[in-house]
Amino acid sequence: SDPAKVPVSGTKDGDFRLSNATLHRLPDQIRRPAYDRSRVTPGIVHLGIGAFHRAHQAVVIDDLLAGGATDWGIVGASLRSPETHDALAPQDGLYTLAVRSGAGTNHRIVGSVLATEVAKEKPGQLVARLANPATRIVSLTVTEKGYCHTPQTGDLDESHPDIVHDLQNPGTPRSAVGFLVAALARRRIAGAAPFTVLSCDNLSANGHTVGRIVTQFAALRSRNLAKWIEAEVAFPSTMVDRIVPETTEADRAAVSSALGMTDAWPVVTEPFTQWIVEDRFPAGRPDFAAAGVQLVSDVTPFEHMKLRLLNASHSALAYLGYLAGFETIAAAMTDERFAAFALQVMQDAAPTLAMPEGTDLAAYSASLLQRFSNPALHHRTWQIAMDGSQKLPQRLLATMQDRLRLGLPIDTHSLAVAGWMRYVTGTDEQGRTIDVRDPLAAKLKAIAESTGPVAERLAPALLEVEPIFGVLGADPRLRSAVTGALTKLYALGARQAVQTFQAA
Ligand code: CS2
Repeated sequence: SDPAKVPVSGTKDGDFRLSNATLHRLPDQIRRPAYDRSRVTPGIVHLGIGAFHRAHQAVVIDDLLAGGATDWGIVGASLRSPETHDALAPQDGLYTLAVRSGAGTNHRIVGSVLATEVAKEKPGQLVARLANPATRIVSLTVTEKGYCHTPQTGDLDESHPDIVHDLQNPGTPRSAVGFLVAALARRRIAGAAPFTVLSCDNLSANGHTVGRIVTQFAALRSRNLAKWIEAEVAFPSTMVDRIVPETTEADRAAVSSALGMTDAWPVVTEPFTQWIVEDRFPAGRPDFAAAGVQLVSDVTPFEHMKLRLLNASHSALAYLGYLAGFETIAAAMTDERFAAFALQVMQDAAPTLAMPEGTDLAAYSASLLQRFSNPALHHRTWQIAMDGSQKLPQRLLATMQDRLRLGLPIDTHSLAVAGWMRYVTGTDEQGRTIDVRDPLAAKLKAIAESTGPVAERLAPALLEVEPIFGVLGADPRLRSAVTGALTKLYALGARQAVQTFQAA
């Protein structure tokens, strides 16, 4: 039988499957790896090989491999779920990048992911791979909650079940932090140089934050290990940007039909992509700049700009848009009041930023509004609404804190936070259940049940959730603004609340 004809659920018998052996069967116009994949060796291990990584960093590396940097291939690990590995292993790691806009779709096959593995199935194997000196960069997209930290403070959450487990079982960890430290400990004992840790998640000062968490975890194992990590390991911060909605069955079908063969897990994204990286790679790095990556000495201003303009307005649209019945961001953006509200979130963040000279925040905001309106991306408000407890601090609350410090009003952001509060009660404006996904979902729901849907009780009770709000939750100015916004939201509903907000 033909090994290229790997069966995959939902495909017809006799269909071809994307793989090294079938690349030559693709339609001519579809771009494919312009290099000999069999000569590429891994230099990067990526933790959290989801859609975002495959639409962003892996595409940059694909460009660099085509340019001859053949020792920088990627091995991608999922921490828990076997799904990505199951989809990509029969495809030799190949997958399609479908770039969508109003003008149509562009398909490209990406070849930079050489192999995938599932950490949970073979934790020892992943530790060994990370400990191997050929691995010079370990990058991460494990989402905010994957860092096992307290979002408000950025410190390791020592009571997190995975952290408790990893301290007891250092050789067979579960958490990203546990894997990094297990491998770094081995390198230290072997007298080998460490890898560079490259966080590509939407945390503020992501490099600094992961460095602190890793060091705090290591200190619980050994003081000397923690000292070595502090002295030897580089944690450059990065700002990553590309909108990558979850791949749907319809996307799989559309891509497979364009390919004339099955791709079990393509990724769908927008034309825009940006990656700004702090240039600190003592273990070496590929020539990122050759693929359009911006290398800077301090990424913090850009990270804050992105979190407080893009991600903040994204979350605002997600909560209020969901409550108003919009399934996607693009749908919410067709309502000019929601578009105006998103812009207001961005404009209110501007005075809290200290950008390098020449940065045009108005132009940046305008480009964000345009990207949010991309009619070809089906980016669900529900998807972005996920994990709000991990996202609010760096997206919304940091701006509110700074605005209070500057003596500026916080009404815009208070309405966004009120949207989150109503969302996490788990009941929408029509009384239907919301499938709230959040590590704190149960706790938040219990609070909502104890207060009932009464803004004057619900808002102050939620503001007391320390890991999200910290001391800011006790600030009377914030309490009154958020309570007022939630009162309005319950009285008017999201659509009207956003509208009267504009009128005011
Ligand atoms: C989104 C981000 O899901 C979310 O929370 O706000 O994933 C956003 O699409 C990316 O950060 C864009 O770069």
